[in-house]
Amino acid sequence: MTSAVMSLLLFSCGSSNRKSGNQSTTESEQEMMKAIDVPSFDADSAFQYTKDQCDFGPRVPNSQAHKACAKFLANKLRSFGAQVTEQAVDLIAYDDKMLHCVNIIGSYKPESKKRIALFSHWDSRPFADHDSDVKNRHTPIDGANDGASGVGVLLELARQIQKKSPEMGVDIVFFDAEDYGAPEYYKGEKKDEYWCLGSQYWARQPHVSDYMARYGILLDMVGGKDASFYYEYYSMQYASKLTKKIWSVAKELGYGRYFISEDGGGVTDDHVFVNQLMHLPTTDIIPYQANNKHSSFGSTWHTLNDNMSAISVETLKAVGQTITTVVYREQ
Ligand code: AHN
Ligand code: ZN
Repeated sequence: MTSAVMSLLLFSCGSSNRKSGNQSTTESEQEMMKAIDVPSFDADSAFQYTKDQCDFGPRVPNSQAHKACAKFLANKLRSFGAQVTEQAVDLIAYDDKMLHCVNIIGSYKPESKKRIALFSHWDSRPFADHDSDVKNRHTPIDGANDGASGVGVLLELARQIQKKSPEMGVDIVFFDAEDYGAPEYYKGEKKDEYWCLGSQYWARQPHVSDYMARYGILLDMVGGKDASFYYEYYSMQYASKLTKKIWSVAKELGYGRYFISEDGGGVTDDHVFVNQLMHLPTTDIIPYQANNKHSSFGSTWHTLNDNMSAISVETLKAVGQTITTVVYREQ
C-alpha cells in the first residue's frame, strides 16, 4: 500500500510477566499489540463521486434525475462488493404530495453481529428557498454539499472496504427525502417531521428486521469550503462517547481545524429519528458557523450556489480519513 496510515492500538494486560531487566516485549504483550493498517482515503475519488451525482441534475423525488441517480448509487455499491438493498417506498410530503422514494443500503459482512452504520441523505432540495435572489426560490438545487458530499465520502469508503475489509461489518445507508421539508415561504405549519422522511421510514422499517449496530455516523454537508464541525446537540444527548471519539481521532490525524471540540447547535436531522425511533446511538457530522449571517450551515445552504464550486477536496479528506480511521480501528 502506497501511503497507508499505520495505526497502533495497544491493549494493556493486567499483569506483565516481563522478566526483570528485560526491556523487550513478551510474547503475550506482542499478541496484545495489534497493528491496524488504515487505508488512505482518496478525496479526489470522493470529489468525483460527488460530481457524478450532481451531473444527473437535482435529485428531487419523482424526477428523472432522482430515478437515474438511485440506479447509479445502487450499482456503484454493488460494484464495490456490497450486498445492496433498494428499499422503495411512497412517502407523503408536507403538501400531501406522494413521493416515490428509495433508501439504498450497501452491507458488508451482513452475517456479522459486530456492525457500524454510516448514513447520508442522497436526495437534493426541491427549492432554493434561502437563495438571495427571490426568483430562484422555487428552483431545485444541485445539493453538491447538501446531499452529494456525504454520499461521495461513503462511496469512497465502500471502495476502500472492497480493497481491504475492516474487522466490523458495515452498513452504508443512503436516505431519501431528507430535504423535502416545507420551504420558508410555506404558509402552513412547519413540522420537524416533514424533514427526514426516508430515515423515519428506515428507522421504523429497517432493511433487516431487528437491525442493530454498535453505533451510527451521519454525514451531512461534509464538503464545504469553509466547514468546521462542532459537537451537535442531539449527538451529545444520544452518543456523546462516540462523538468525542470521532473528534479526538480527527485531532490526532491533524484535522483539528475542521473538528472543533466544543458545543455547536442542535439540528433536526436524520440522526434524531434514528436515535429516537430505533435507539441506535448516532452522531451527526454537520457544519456549524455561529457567525454566518446566511445560515449556521454556511453561505451556500439551500441556495443555487450549493454546486460543485462549493466543494473542497481538503474538507472531504478531513472527514473521509477521520471516519475511515474510526471504522478500521473498531474491533
Ligand atoms: C431543519 O432545518 C429542521 N433541518 C435541517 C436538516 C438539513 C437540511 N440537513 C440538510 N438539509
Ligand atoms: Zn438541506
